[in-house]
Amino acid sequence: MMDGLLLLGFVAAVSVGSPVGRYAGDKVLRLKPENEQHLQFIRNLARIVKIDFWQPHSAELVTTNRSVDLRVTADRASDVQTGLEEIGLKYDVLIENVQNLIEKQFDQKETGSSGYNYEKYHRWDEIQSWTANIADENPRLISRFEIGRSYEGRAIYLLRVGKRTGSVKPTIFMDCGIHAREWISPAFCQWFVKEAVKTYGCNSTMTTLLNKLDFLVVPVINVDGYVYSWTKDRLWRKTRSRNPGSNCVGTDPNRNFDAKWCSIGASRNPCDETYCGSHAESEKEVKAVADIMRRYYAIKAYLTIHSYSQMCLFPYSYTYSLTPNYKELNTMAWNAVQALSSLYGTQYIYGPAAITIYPSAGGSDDWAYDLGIKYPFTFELRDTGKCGFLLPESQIRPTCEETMLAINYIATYVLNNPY
Ligand code: 0X9
Ligand code: ZN
Ligand code: ZN
Repeated sequence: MMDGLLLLGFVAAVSVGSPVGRYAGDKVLRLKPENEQHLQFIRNLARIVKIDFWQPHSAELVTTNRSVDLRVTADRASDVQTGLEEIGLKYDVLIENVQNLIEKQFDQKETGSSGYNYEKYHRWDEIQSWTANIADENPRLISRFEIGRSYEGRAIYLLRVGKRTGSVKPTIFMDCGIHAREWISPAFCQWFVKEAVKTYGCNSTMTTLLNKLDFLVVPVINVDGYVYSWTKDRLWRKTRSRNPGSNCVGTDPNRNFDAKWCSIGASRNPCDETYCGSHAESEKEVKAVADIMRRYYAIKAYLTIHSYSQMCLFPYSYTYSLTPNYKELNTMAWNAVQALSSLYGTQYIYGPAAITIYPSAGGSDDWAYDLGIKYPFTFELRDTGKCGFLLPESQIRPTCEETMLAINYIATYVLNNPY
């Protein structure tokens, strides 16, 4: 009876039309399924309505006692809520009106000549000029490289940050902006580079790190998706590559790495948010990063920055099996989240991703680990869902400052534990 009732009336509610107001009245709900009937209801929702799982659980991975965040379009919201109430599926409304939250972030005024504002989200063209400027202004510490082009032809930049010594140093690779809508991620990469150049020579930890290590930082991997999230759809996740035979665009870059590609927690359907692509490394952006990492043999740690949910994750995601160095990774993650929470008390959970968030193949962290990089971590930054991807700019500073502590801990560990 419950299956039938309101679902029958639903047709695919794919939002089309202008970016302006696209999400007007949309709500984000956190569902707390407690029994099989609840799970069935969610699976049906996923099938019949085009709902947007905010953390991309595949519908089949939905289990009891684990909450599910999803966006429902304005026209369906009250039906869905009525349905939930009818079957006793408990939920919270995380966001009352997605569009209102989006608009707050678009109405930004540039600060002009007073310098780059690290407490704002920036458009790609600004970030691009920033990469050039910060490298020009700090030639002793930073060099900029173009490591490839995106599907739509934009340059993908890599900043090498570290004191030049004339020899190869142990290196930490860090990327941001794999997923377009996770704006706090590129903001963090920029913050990190800014802190490095600002504190080198004053702060002893940073000075030691930059003297003895190199950081390779890709501020935005998925540049096309990032641009699209500014211009057309704030909640875009994937790349923007076309899929032959389908009207749906894009591949999930974090399902496109060559790590048990598309075997679990990824979709073969180009219309899904976790589409794994036509083959591993089909995405130019993924290929560009993978090529650099294959070539650059001194990489000792791999850090990839996402949002949201406040987690520090490590391999594996493609299997529930633990890595041989599980104990060491777990201790590192514990220490990293301790360091992070020491500033403002922000609580992170940590653990192998398959158990801690969900199983999924084709992720960059698993791929890096299997390449021989012993210390790969995925950070899911703030928050835990109150604003989700739409984290207000007022939280950029605290988020970046606390995250710096975790990254510095890991970098120091890498320095002290050579391999
Ligand atoms: O699903 C993802 O790609 C990441 N979560 S997100 O909400 N930012 O999309 C988690 C990645 C964990 N690692 C792997 N799945 N390999
Ligand atoms: Zn800007
Ligand atoms: Zn992500």
